Amino acid sequence: MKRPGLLTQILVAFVIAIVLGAIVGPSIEVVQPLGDLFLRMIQFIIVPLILSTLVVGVAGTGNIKKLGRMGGKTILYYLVTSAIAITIGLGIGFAFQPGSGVDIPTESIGEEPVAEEQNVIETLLNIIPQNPFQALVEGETLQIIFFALFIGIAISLVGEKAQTVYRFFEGFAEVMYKITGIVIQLAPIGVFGLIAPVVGEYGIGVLLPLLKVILGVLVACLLHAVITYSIVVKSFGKISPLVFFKGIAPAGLFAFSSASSAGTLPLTMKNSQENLGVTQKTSSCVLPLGATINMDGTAIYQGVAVLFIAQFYGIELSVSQLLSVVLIATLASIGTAGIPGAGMIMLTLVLTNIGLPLEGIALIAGVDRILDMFRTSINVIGDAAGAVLVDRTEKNHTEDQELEHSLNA
Ligand code: DAS
Repeated sequence: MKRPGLLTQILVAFVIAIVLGAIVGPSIEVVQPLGDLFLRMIQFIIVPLILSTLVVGVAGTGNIKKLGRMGGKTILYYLVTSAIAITIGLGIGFAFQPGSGVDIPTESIGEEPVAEEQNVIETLLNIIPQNPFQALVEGETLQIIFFALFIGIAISLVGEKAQTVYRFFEGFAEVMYKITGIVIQLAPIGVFGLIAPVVGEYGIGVLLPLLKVILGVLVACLLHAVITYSIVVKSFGKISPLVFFKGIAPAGLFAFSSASSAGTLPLTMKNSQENLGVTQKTSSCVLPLGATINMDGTAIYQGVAVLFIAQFYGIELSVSQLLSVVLIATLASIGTAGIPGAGMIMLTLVLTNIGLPLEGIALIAGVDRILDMFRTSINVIGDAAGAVLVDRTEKNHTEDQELEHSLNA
């Protein structure tokens, strides 16, 4: 009997986790180490995977002009879709009015998390590693991307004399892809160990007062995925939305389970290459960048959360404040790390800039893990849509018939 595909395995693990979590309750947390094990296996491969594949992807392009064009398209796509996402989030926040008439005892409000003030210039300067090897050791993703970009560009510029270096990274990337393939087989176990404790911990009682926020973020995420990404992959990616969503589903589900874009990156790259026909070259250039700075789901969450907090405290936001939210939430989503809970930390910057009370974050902190699952899935699916757009418009892609054949296999 043919072994079920990875998506089926993950879906089955997902359902079992929800059923067992709901039946057993908080003591299901004993399975948490299974989730932590898988996350550590993913974290163990991320740095060498990003470094090796990005160097090969950039050097393999061999054409600085083409690289510049790909980079420009990627950044423009990220900014436009993030701005659309935050606008959808604000629209849903007005439509659902999640903060109106909500009764949450204020004494239950704990300490709100506060992001350290980081201005945009400081954030941009921080991308340049003072010591690239320290960046590798500390897993500073943006600095590793900067380091790999320059190595790849320099290999292209040096030419023949750097071929040994290129060949080393090419072999290293193949090794990392092989290790990634092995680690990814553990995804169903990881999903089970991550989801069951969350379901066990969050009884329905905690969710009821905040159901409108949860539904608001969910509906906004679905709208953004179905409208924006369908248009992107159909108009620019020349593939049907159904093929796209089916192809990226394993990564989307794992992103939902892990609430970590960075942790899902190896699977996002694997799905994009094997199911969406994106070449290794494009995926290794676009996806590590996307996992770090492209966060449409987080932008949506900022929009809904800002309105929830304003409505809860009965504060009317002016048009200029709303426009500031769009700008700041777009920039904040760029600065958000691809790790669990990062979006909630960044929300403090948005609230501070428009003068809303920071205590409001504590109102939704209790269900942030659930909101994070939705927003991280969209972050990852949005990264893949960007990779498809860049790949197709750069005509790097796998021939369509090969793609259709592989997807129908
Ligand atoms: N969990 C983050 C991610 O991995 C998103 C967020 O916290 O907003 O993308």
